[in-house]
Amino acid sequence: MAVTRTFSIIKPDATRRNLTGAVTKMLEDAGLRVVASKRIHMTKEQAEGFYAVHKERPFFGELVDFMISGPVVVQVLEGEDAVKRNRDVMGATNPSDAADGTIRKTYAESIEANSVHGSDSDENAKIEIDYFFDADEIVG
Ligand code: RTP
Ligand code: MG
Repeated sequence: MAVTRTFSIIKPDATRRNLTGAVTKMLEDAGLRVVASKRIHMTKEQAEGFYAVHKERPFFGELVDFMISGPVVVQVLEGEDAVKRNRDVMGATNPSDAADGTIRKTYAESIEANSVHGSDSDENAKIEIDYFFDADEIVG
């Protein structure tokens, strides 16, 4: 299996509860390495751009408001089959559907305040990494 990269966000519900370390530990325990990380407070424009694929969905406005409600930690994760590995440890979007031992089952508050984001394909991972990081901020 190839070593690849994915993009992760520790969302405002998790930073608010001081879970940055706990969530990162679950990512690391799943075999992912944090090769870039920064804490930011997204602007509305940044969040709208990031979630542009969801702009026609009924929850878009609320999602953007949630994502700018507090700081987030954006990360680049590296590991074997990183996109799938990360999605597996994140668990289902709705925490009530997420498997035991996943980040969302353990920490998420709701389908919206679900603690983490993870890219859903290698192609989107590259786009999302480039959206938040310059090449020299990533140290593999
Ligand atoms: P993500 O993109 O954050 O990794 O999550 P995902 O693929 O599991 O979920 P997606 O369908 O891409 O939705 C993006 C985020 O929008 C919020 N959401 N709210 N109120 C709702 O019904 C609803 N559905 C989705 C969640 O924060 C979800 O992670
Ligand atoms: Mg998604």
